[in-house]
Amino acid sequence: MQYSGEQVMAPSGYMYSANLPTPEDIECMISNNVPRLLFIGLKRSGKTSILNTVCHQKSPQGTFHLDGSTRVERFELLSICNITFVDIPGSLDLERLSDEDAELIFGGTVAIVFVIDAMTSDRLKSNSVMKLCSIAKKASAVNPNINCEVLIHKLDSQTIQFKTQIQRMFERHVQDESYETKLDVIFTYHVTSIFNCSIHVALSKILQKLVPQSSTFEALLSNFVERSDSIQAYLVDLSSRLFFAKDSGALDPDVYELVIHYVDLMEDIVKQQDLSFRGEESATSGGGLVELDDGLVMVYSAINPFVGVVNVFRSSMLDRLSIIEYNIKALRATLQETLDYQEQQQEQLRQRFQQRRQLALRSLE
Ligand SMILES: Nc1nc2c(ncn2[C@@H]2O[C@H](COP(=O)(O)OP(=O)(O)O)[C@@H](O)[C@H]2O)c(=O)[nH]1
Ligand SMILES: [Mg+2]
Repeated sequence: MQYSGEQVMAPSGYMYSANLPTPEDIECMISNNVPRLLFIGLKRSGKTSILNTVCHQKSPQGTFHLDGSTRVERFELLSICNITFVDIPGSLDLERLSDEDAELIFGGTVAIVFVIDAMTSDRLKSNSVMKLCSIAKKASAVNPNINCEVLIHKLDSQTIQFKTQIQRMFERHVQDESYETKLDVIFTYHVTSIFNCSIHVALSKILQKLVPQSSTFEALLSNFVERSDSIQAYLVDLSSRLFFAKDSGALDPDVYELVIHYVDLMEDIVKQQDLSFRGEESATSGGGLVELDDGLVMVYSAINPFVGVVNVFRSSMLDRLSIIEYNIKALRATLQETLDYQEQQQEQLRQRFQQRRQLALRSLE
């Protein structure tokens, strides 16, 4: 099954070190009924760094000297909706998987998160595009609904014009390659960097596509923002700082960057003082409030041990804080009801599955 280290000329003409995944690698890439984000891309494109900064809260600078990984690794995000992140080393050859293995890996609720180093040489950029298209072809053959997300990565502090230009260039290359290889898949592009919140924005958008409750949460937050005369509200996962939902208004990256720092700060306070303020009754005592320089106020409110709501409003609204507090309490109660309902539904599904399994086993006896 394995062709370790062998140099192979792919059909499209690019060279790579072929190395099929071992059964342990495949085991690590699959999971039962939990949405999965499969991080794929050439070596040194930035996959492990992304997971280290988002899932393990490492500093971006701490990723400079990461050892190249050779085996698949996974991280389980345990939250209101569990998500599996899978780091697949660039040396593994997924294009030549058997159909059964491809179905195991790419079947179910899955997104391919293909990471491209946008600052590398033209040759590696073009290898990336070819690898992206051949993996998308393999995956879409077994799962036509698979989400193909492309991270145009390592664009740290360049101008918006430059980033747009690079994104268009990759879109054109992928289009040309898709045409040549008769590939019919829709790709979504995200410009990202681990040095700012763009990686959190991209991964939040990707996981929202996989979590069916996101639209319900979004409707609840939009209603809350409208009634409280707020600017923005986020339902944030407390360990990764990714957001499961945001109100329907446009996202302001500067505000979201502050939201991330604020959640970091609140979590540090909890750790240092060993305060268990999550899930308490009052909106501000179950979290905190901070007034920023530019006339904005942020209220953090814990919903349960996994998620909190961060609400941003103008400081002119501070004299109406009681209305905001009241609305936050109502929002917390509704979110909790939605989560309890979701839990019940999953339990019923589990029970039905167990009953069917027992019936099937009995009929075999
Ligand atoms: N400038 C910059 N460097 C990055 C970024 N993300 C990752 N890197 C660097 O890219 C190198 C390779 O990253 P790594 O995560 O090991 O790549 P992998 O082989 O795809 O897992 C490391 O030195 C990282 O510090 C980014 O957003 N910007
Ligand atoms: Mg790696």
